[in-house]
Amino acid sequence: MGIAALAGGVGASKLLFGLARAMPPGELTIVVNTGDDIEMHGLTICPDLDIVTYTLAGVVNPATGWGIDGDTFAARDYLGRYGRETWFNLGDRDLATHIHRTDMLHRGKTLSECAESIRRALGVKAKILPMSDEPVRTQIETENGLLPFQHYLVKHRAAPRVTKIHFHGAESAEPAPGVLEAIAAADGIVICPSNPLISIRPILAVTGIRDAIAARRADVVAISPIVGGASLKGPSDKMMAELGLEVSALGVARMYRDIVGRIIIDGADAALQTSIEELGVAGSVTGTVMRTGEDKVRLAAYTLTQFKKKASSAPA
Ligand code: FO1
Repeated sequence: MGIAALAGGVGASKLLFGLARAMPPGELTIVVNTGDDIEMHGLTICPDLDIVTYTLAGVVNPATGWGIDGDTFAARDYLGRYGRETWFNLGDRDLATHIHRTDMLHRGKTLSECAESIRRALGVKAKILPMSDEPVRTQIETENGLLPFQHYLVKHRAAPRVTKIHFHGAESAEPAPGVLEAIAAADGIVICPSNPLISIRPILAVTGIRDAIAARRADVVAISPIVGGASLKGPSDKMMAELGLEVSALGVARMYRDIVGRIIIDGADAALQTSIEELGVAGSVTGTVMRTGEDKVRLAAYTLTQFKKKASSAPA
């Protein structure tokens, strides 16, 4: 079974860890958000690509879900001595990835080629594609003005109230090679339990991707990142509330109703299933909280079984 997955960072990587074990990993193609990318110290940093790659390679820092396990921060501290910004914690080993990628880009290689080089070197079997080879940058409009995404998330700890989200460059960006092909050819498409607003929407904003997913709606299964009215990881709940969206699995289903045939929700949200199905989105209920490796493989295996079921008809 060929699976295409749309992914952000830490939330997605847990499910992807499970998927790469619940199915032959070579049949998994992951389309990753690059709206979070940032240029710092002259380097191009792609947090979500790196989180997914490090997780599947088994080298991610398990305490944070980003960065490399056991990494040290001597370079960051020394950069601080030169008066450089140190709020974005780049580990010494992690820096090697950013140096390698930036040098490849300077030599005229594409971001896809960089991602391929890094995943091969780290022994990852699943295909990892950036959503686009062209730069797309998520910018958060807040009560304190417009902030680049990592400034909002890390430097300001997602504290300022969000009024609008922009995906700068998305409207003119083409999908990376293989993205539309993977979506068209997959037996099933998974929307990982990532922040819908800043991890999945930027992918859908790239020219042609939303339409390609919508055309496969009956074969698209999403996992709600909101459980019991709160996000399991990151500021999805806070951002949804500030933008006037209902902070629940139903709110997520409303955002995805045009592109998703089925949504998997947690047992804690079972009471929302009827309202979700009234939207024309089928609902499946299971445990979606992934604490252990076993939880990840179990939810991934369950997700794969959901493609065999018939999805709801398109919404009215
Ligand atoms: N997240 C943080 O909360 N603080 C950091 O200092 C930080 C550094 C960092 C460095 C490299 C990298 O690949 C990711 C990093 N992240 C950090 C995670 C990242 O900001 C977000 O989790 C993702 O962008 C959201 O998907």
